[in-house]
Amino acid sequence: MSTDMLSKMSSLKTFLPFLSICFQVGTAAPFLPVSDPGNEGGWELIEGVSDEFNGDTLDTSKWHNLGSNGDYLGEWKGRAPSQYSADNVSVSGGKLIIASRWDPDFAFSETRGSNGLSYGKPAPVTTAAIISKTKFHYGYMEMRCRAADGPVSSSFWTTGKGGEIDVFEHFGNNPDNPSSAYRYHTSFHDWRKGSTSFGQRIWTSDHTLNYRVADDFHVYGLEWDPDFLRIYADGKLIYGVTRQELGDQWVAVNEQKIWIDSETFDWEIAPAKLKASDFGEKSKFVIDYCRVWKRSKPSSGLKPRKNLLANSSFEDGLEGWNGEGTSSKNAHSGQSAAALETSGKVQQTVNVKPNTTYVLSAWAMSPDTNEKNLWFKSYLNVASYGGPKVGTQFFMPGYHRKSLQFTTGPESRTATIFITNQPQGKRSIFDTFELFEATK
Ligand SMILES: [Ca+2]
Ligand SMILES: [Ca+2]
Repeated sequence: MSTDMLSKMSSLKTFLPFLSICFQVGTAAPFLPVSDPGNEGGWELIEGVSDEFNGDTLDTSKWHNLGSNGDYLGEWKGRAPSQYSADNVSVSGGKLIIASRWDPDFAFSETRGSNGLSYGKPAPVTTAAIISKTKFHYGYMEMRCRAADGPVSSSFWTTGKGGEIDVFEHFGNNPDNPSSAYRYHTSFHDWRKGSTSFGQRIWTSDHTLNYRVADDFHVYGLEWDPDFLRIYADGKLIYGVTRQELGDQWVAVNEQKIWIDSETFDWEIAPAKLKASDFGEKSKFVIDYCRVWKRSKPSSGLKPRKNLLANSSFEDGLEGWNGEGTSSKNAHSGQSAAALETSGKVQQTVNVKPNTTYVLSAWAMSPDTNEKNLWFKSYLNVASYGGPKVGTQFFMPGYHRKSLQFTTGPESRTATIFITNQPQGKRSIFDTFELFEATK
C-alpha cells in the first residue's frame, strides 16, 4: 500500500466520525436517555421541563425561583430550620447551582415549618428551590448532577394532585452517618384527600450506590409510565416495579411539576448540630442538566431478569447457602424464609463476569426492634468480588427491601453474597433475594 493511500485513508478515518455526527443532528432527538442510546423509546424531549442551564441566569420562562421578591407562591418555604432564598440560585458554566449558606442576616419567616420547627433557629441556614412553570404527564426524567457535600439534601422530585414522586433525595454529607452519602432514595408520597396515609411516604426504593453522591457527577433517571416505573443510575436499571404490584401505593397518576432543591433534614442531623463551617463552596448542589422525555414508541414493560442466586427465596430451606441460618415460615414470598436466631451469617458464592455491575437486593426484618429504644440490625453485603465491601442495613420490625450495587474487578469470577446479624446477634428473618446484572 502506497504512503499516499495510507494518508488518504487516515484523513478519511478522521472525516468519517465527523460525517456521522453531522447526519445524527436533525434526525434523532437532541439528547437521549443514557439508558437508551439506540432510541428504542422514540424519545421526544419535553422542552418546558427540560433545561441544559447554558445561560447566565435562570430561565424564568421555565422556572419559578421560590422566594423571589419574598413570594413563595403559596408553596412551602423549605424544611425548617432551613428556608429557601432566591439569592442561592445561580446559573454559570453550563450548570445550575443550588447553594446552601449559613445566612444569619436573612429575614427568616416568623411562621413555623410543617415539621413544627422555627425557620432560621437554631441554625440560620438558607437553601433554594426551583419549580417548573409547566407540568408533564408521564415521561422519563433524567438529571446529571453532583450532590452538595454538606448536611443538606440534594433532591429531584415532582408534585401533582394526589401524589409526589421523589426521584432522589441525596444527602451528601452526614458526619454522624457516612453511609447516607451512598444512598439513592426514591419514593412515592401520598397526597390523596381523605387517604388514611395522607402526607406519608408510602413506597420506597432504598438503594446503596458504590460511590458517594457528592464526589462526582452522575446521571440519575426515573421512567414514570402509566403502568410501571424504572429507576436508573448512570443508565443502568437498578429497580423496576409495576402499577399492579404497588396497587394502592401507586399514587402518581396526575400531571406533575418538577422541583429541584436543597433542604435541611432534621431526621438526618438535629438542627442544633448544624454549624457555620458545614456551609460554603462544598455545600452546593450542581446540576448539569434536567431532561424529561415522552416516549413515542410502546414499551416492552418490565422484562424478567435472570436471578443469579440459587434457592433465592429459601423455598428449599437453606440448600445452596452456607452458615448458621435456619428455615422460617415467616415468608415474604412463597412458603418459607430463612432466619438467624443466634449470631451468625448466611452466605452464597456465585459466578460473575469481570468488569460488570450487579444489583443485589433482599427483604428482611428485625422482629425485636421496638422502634423506640431497641434497634437490631442485620446487614446485606457483597465481598470477594474484586472491590471494597459494599453493604446495606435492615433494622425495622417488618419486612422491608434494600438493594445495593457493585462492580466486579478485571479478574473477578466469583462474588460472595451474605447477610449477617453481627455484632448484635439478634433475630433476623430474610427472604426474596435477587442478584442480577445491571443492564441498560
Ligand atoms: Ca449543562
Ligand atoms: Ca420465600
